[in-house]
Amino acid sequence: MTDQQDVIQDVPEAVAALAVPARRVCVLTGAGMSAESGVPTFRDVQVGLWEHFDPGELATPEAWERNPEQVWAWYSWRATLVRRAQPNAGHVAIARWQQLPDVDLTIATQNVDDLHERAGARVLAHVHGGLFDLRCSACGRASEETYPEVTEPVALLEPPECGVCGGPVRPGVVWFGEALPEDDFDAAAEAARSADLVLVVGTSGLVYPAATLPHLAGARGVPVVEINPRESGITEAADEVWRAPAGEALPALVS
Ligand code: BV8
Repeated sequence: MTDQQDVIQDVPEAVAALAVPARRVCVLTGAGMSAESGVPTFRDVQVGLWEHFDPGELATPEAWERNPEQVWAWYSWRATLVRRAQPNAGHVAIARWQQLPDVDLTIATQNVDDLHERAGARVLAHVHGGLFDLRCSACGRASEETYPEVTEPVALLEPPECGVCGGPVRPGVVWFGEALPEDDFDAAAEAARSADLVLVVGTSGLVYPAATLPHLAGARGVPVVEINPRESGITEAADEVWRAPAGEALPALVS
């Protein structure tokens, strides 16, 4: 822990000045939001978790076409990890903030986990889909199947077959090269544009079009605050930057 993270007690004045009066808050989250729950991010240096897998390679329709067993094994391992994870203090703080009577708080997340919901929050948009929304990759029907428990990254696992057409069942996430769910993205864009504060938490801001959301807000003069221990692709679009981990900054902000 760096000195700064050890002594997070109060909210930077400039952040409080924007957050305290805000009544329409749009929170945009990325993998860093779930980092303190033990869910690995995509780009931070991880010991052991991503060193064997390249999300840019595996989270693609081409990987699924080429080797569905490898892709299904990777997602089964991730799903097991998410199921065993708990929402962290940051997820809980956002859910609490959303319950305040005079605040209209919307969440648009790039994350495919369900930790916001398990902390009691309502999520307006999962712009990259949901890990647990399984569907048939052939006929597109939603599937009741679930991932097997996989506690170690394994190489290959046979995906289940669709109960209707027999096609292989896939994760309901948006892969690189796939279009985002239009309704979710449009809702997230509208929420960002019409907010009186956009809070961007835990994203490197490198994946598009999700990374455009803070810029859409900024173009409308909506103040953008970034919470991230490190500089990101969002930093230049932020009016205020709080270099802090989500699990410590958000409880301080909502306390
Ligand atoms: C699209 C779901 C068009 C899957 C994800 C070539 C071909 C095709 C497309 C492209 C191309 N070149 C560029 C593109 C566009 C491409 C793209 O942006 N590529 C990037 C790599 C350049 N985008 C797409 O392909 C999108 N689709 O463009 O479609 C189209 C249109 C019509 C018809 C057909 C096609 C789809 C992109 C969605 C991909 N799916 N996820 C899965 O999860 O397996 S993306 C995935 O990666 C995440 O969802 C997330 O979006 C992204 C990871 O980013 P972050 O969340 O920011 O995480 P990261 O690890 O990067 O950063 C973590 C951050 O947290 C860091 O800043 C760190 O400092 C911080 N942090 C760490 N700890 C903490 C913390 N912060 C706070 N607290 C802490 N404790």
